[in-house]
Amino acid sequence: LQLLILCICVADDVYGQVRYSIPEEMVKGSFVGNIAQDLGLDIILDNPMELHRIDMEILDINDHAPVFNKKDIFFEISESVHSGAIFSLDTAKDPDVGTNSLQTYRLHPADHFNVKILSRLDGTKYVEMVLQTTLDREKQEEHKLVLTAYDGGNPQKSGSISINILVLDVNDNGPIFLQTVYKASILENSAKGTRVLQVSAVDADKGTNGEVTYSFSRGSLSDLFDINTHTGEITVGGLIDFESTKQYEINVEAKDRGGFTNSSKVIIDIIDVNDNAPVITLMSFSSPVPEDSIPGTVIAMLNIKDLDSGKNGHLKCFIRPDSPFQIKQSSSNFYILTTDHVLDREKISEYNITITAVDEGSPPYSTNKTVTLKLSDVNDNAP
Ligand SMILES: [Ca+2]
Ligand SMILES: [Ca+2]
Ligand SMILES: [Ca+2]
Ligand SMILES: [Ca+2]
Repeated sequence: LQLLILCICVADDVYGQVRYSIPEEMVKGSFVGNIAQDLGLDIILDNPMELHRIDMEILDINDHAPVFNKKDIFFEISESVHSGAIFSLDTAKDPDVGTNSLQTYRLHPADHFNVKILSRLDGTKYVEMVLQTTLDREKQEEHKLVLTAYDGGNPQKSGSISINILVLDVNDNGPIFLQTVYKASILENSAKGTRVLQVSAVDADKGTNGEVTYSFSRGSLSDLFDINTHTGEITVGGLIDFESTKQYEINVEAKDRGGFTNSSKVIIDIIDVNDNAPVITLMSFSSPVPEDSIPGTVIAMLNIKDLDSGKNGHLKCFIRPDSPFQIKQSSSNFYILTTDHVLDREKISEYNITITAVDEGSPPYSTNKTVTLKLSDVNDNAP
């Protein structure tokens, strides 16, 4: 509000008073008031000089919006910053006066920050942004806010400034394996370096905070398998023997640079390969046998086994079909060799009997064992 005192020299000793209010920036030539009429003066004055005081009030009109002197403000804020942290903001200026001047600020959106308006001793206002709920870079890395300054005019005018916040990463996440259990199967005797499987863990952090290294957990065997520290690929590192171990359970660990860890289990099934030949063991052997032994007389007892599993260890046992002997299974791994015909020492006094055991592997393995049977003489010929 500005007061302009106009002194109109109309008389020397008569004082009347009148007050006008006009809005600022009124165009030239605008009507303000009829002084003579408002003062109740006669058109023809007795005394040509009268002094009147007229107050002229120039009313402020809301012709300025609040203005910031920049378009944007940038902040880099660590996601570890606690709520309550204060960030000072630029203030806006509005040259209008009274209620037409700057009144308040609003921040949008207000999900993480709110705005605090404070006054200095000289009455000027300044603004601060206060963190309400902590930031999480893994949820949202950039925040775009708008700070708007409002005046109190009618209609209200406003000006705004963009606030760009980049959330800086902190190592606040550990690696997490994509699977709690990994399963794979490999053939026994697989060469060193054969790929078994790849484990993988993710770490939500950024850059080095999210770098993961892999290892076997302490206590998990590692002489038969190797793990690539960087890729998590597990390969064969030693001799894998189905006959000694059919399944391996290994614990693996993923670790980030901050020491956060996670573990997972790897189960490796070993697939049998036909790498064992049948073994024939002679348990008992009767030689010589009398030439008049009746058919079915037991000559030998044999134990035949194969260390492999399934078809690789499933055996068939036979002898030459044209021989006067027979081989029969007595129980799971045991066989008996018997005579099948009446023998005659005078024709053949000694037999080499070859027993063959063959497995059903692909390719199959077979084993031969030859026993020499002698016939003992019986007095079966008259002179
Ligand atoms: Ca991390
Ligand atoms: Ca983080
Ligand atoms: Ca075998
Ligand atoms: Ca085998």
